[in-house]
Amino acid sequence: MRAIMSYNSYEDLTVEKKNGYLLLKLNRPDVLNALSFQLVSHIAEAMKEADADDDVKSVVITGNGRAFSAGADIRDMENRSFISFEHRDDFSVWDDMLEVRKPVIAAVEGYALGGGCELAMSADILVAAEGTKFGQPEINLAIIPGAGGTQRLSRAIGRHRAMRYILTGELFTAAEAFSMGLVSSLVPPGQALTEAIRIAEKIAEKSLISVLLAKEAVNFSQESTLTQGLKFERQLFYSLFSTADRKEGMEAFLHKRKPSFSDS
Ligand code: DAK
Repeated sequence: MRAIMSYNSYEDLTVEKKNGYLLLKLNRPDVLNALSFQLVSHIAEAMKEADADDDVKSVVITGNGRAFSAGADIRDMENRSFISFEHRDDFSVWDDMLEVRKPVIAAVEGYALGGGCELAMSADILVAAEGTKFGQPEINLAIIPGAGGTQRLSRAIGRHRAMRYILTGELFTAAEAFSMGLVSSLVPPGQALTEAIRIAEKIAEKSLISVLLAKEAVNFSQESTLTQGLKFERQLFYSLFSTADRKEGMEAFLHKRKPSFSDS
């Protein structure tokens, strides 16, 4: 890996490298940060760069204005057809955006709907402010969620509750999302980004390799049986005994000092 000194910044996405994390802000406030294909490809590019950047341990993603995101840009989709999607596979850029090895922390205020809800749910840590509205209203457009909504929402809140929201298009609040286990931290209005940054700064103090493997192990739990997951976790745990940081972490503890990790 290498340190990336300067990231591309875009009109529809501000990208700021902070101390130990990358801050992405969706910047289409006039359309409630609707996720155009262009915006999604910019997010994907920034995420890819963050993955390759030695100095970055997590990505914080948030929205500018009164929404995190109201979903995929309906204007972008209006004139598409099955054939044009199948032929050009435009949506594959969503897969690029959602495949990141480093932890992603979503700071959500206002609305997280449709693809915006899916982007928030794909994050590893989801911080939401009270009053935020979540939902998968695609059914109102005579489509269904396409970026994991049917799968991630069911896993997070259970099949019957997910079915209710997906079939009716009804929205639910951040407080409901928190009580159903979808949201990691519920904070007062206006505080989502502050809390997400607090978490990113904590992660920045850790050894990168253990951060990456912890994310991989937790995500594996969503795809495996318990026995497979326990075996996988054990292998990752053992592999960490090959790092200098593991030695440093234990030595520092025993000598009652703060560890100084080198990400090696
Ligand atoms: N797309 C385009 N423009 C949008 C938008 C969207 N999703 N959401 C809002 N806007 C625009 C509005 O058109 C309006 O623009 P102007 O009229 O001012 O030009 C502006 O943002 C402000 O919106 P409103 O005037 O509607 O504001 P309100 O406060 O009255 O209402 C709202 C806020 C969030 C309740 C409302 O805007 C709304 O219902 N928005 C649409 C929400 C929605 O239906 N979202 C789902 C979209 S479908 C896939 C990946 C992803 C997806 C599918 C497949 N693959 C990988 C295969 C995702 C699909 C979707 O997300």
